[in-house]
Amino acid sequence: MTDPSGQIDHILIEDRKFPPPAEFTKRAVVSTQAQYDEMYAKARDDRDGFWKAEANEHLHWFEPFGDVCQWNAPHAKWFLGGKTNASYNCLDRNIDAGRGDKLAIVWEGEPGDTRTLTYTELRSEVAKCAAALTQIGISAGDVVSIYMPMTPELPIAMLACARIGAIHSVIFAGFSAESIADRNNDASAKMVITADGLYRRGKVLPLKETVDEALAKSPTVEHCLVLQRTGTENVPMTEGRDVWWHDVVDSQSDDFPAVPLDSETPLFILYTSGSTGKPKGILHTTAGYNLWAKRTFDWVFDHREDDIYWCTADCGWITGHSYIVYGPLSAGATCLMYEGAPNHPAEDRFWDLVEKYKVTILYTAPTAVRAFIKWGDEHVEKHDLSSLRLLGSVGEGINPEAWIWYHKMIGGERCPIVDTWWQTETGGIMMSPLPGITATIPGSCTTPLPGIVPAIVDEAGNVVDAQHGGMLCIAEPWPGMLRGIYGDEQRFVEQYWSMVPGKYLTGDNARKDEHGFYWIMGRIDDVINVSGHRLSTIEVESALVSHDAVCEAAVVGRHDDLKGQAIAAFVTIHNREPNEELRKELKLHVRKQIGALAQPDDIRFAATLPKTRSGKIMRRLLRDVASGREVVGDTSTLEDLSVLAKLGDDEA
Ligand code: 6R9
Repeated sequence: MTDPSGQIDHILIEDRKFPPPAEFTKRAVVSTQAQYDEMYAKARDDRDGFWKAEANEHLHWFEPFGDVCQWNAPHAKWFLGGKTNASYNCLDRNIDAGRGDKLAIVWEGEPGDTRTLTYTELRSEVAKCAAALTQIGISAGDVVSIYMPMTPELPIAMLACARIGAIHSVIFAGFSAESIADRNNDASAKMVITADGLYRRGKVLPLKETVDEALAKSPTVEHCLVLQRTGTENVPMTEGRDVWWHDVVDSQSDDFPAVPLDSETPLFILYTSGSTGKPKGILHTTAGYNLWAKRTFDWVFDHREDDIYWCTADCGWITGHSYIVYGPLSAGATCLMYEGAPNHPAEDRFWDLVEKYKVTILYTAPTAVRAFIKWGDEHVEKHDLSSLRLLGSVGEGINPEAWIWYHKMIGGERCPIVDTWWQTETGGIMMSPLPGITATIPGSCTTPLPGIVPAIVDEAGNVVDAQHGGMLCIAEPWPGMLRGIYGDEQRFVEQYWSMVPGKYLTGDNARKDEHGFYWIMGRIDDVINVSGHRLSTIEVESALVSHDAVCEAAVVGRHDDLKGQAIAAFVTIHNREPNEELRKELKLHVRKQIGALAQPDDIRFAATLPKTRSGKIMRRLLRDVASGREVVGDTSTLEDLSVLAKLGDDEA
């Protein structure tokens, strides 16, 4: 049964509003609505003029660019003919501006070891690594896979590639040998940078062993550079291919100037999971991406010179690329970087770090917030979090009740929360509150940043009345947009540009409310159709999470002869027994919160929900479980395969 309008019913009402504290606004980077309105209008009405000024002010140019933007949908080129270098913008430009002795990275390892690097020290390390890569035989245009723990050498390796024009492809250090080999082969990687091992919850994982297994199936890889992190003994080193970091990097000269690179020089490839088939290598290029990462960082995180900024993501995800490395470093920020798990040695590790380093800005994911709620408030209450002034969220929609907990327990009711919506493909944040001016509403990513023109369309590609949900597209090019899928032009066009010609299709649904605020309603593929009403997963999930007993919820549709689809909900609970009584209570709760139509038909208690390695709930797998089908499709991005087996048997 398909609703011909293609619209999505909106059923969740959320009207709590949180205006920014006056103190915050007074000192904010964007401090008046008029300032935002003016920037937004200028970027919309005079795209080239706006971005020309931005690029000249915020990037270093070895040679000036000519045309600002050449747009032949779906192909964009930005800052044509200009020469710049992302490593120069992150390092040398700050040193030239007097930040040489400022801390760039403050790092803590999982076992508790620490290290700090000033901007000058970071540049030295990057230069040495760039010199070593060059000596090994890596040059501009070569692809270098990076499979490393969250040590300073990970951003150092990324920036060293950027310094010489090599293309990095960071692979999250939890992926299997098979996944590494797939990525190496897809990108024809010439080199892999890795480490002997990785600390995770007190254990050592043998990274190099996994890489060796991958390299046996990666014929294009000629070199492997290995960092000694865990001191693992008898690490197998293949003569002629493998070299130790401390043997070839440490002895290099630290005077290795950044190479002037054309604006459109590929900067990196980052693989993102498709729901089926092989992962896509999203390609970003130098100038446009760098500018977008920097300016979105400035605007959204309201960066001040004395901030201690902590993004808890891993560099293996786009959030780590844009908001641990390229954005904050281009802005001259001091970044805290933490290597390990949030619950090692105990569930208060994050709050210990916030207190110890006096973190002022914290950027994390809803999956983490939900885990903190589950672990209990006592872990938070032990620590002084008064240094915090701003909180961010990314990766999934944040359920309003989780938002409120984050606001109260972590933010002490004084920190604005920026719920940032964006994607690997978009390079940086697309929609977010600006913390000095936006009165936030829990669950909404509020408004687009300057240069972003969203359009909500129906299945025929017509722009619809946005107050009902539809497919979210972006109507105009922006500097940080992906330039392609590496080596697969056809997939790039089909995936993002075919359904709605000329507009970028995000794959998410969204609606716009009467204040002009946007609400992301989940992935297009996840919509549930009950008796012809198209419902968004997040709204039903948020209603479930607003019940005291529920930590996390995932809802999916399963076939129903009568209604087309019935709603199946998977929930994890705390403080209550999983039984028939609670099941009834939860159904009624949803009914009361958002209506009979959205009342789940099945409620299943689960110990954990299946998630991607970056913490997103994988509803597509739950669809199979809910219909009693065998799970089909790609499970390579699933964090813990055993979760699937357990889902079959309901706890109650
Ligand atoms: C940055 C990142 C992108 C997808 C995106 C959407 C979901 C991310 C969100 C959000 C609701 C937010 N998503 N942020 N949904 N509200 N604030 O996560 O990139 O890994 O490529 O995922 O994540 O569905 O389309 P990526």
